[in-house]
Amino acid sequence: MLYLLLGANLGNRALTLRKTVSLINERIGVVTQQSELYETAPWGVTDQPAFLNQVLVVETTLGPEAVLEQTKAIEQELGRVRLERWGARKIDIDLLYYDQLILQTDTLTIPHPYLHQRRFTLVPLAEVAPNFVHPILQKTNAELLAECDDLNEVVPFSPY
Ligand code: PH2
Ligand code: MG
Ligand code: MG
Repeated sequence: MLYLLLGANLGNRALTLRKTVSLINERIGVVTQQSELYETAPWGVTDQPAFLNQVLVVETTLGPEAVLEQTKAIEQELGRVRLERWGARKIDIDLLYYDQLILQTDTLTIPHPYLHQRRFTLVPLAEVAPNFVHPILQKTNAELLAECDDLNEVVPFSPY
């Protein structure tokens, strides 16, 4: 199974995430689980709008490099529309885990090197896969979340 993190912080964030899920279904594989949407304070560069984040579990026959090609193409397609209107990227798709694979190349690091430091990743991840074990840290997502000292706000998203 492939675990992806979606993030959007410009434009109609929820709509962008829905479009992204549908493109992932068409081009990468069957989306077998979707976390709730979470509204999350910007981590790292804090001078930007709040994100919506979501984790997907995908059953795919593509290898990790081919997945990366597809996610980049989807980002570009969705981002290009929004770039014209807003001048900033609106969607980010990150590979979190690919089964128990450990991979480090110039372009791709799996597991995602920062996933255990970020509540905006761990909260949705622990929702869909609490017992999945991080292949390097050898802890479950639920354990990583319990130990995470990131204090940035992560709340269930309600559009109303
Ligand atoms: N992504 C980043 C940087 N900061 N903060 C939140 N809350 N959510 C994100 O997805 C995110 C971020 C770089 O990709
Ligand atoms: Mg990212
Ligand atoms: Mg990215």
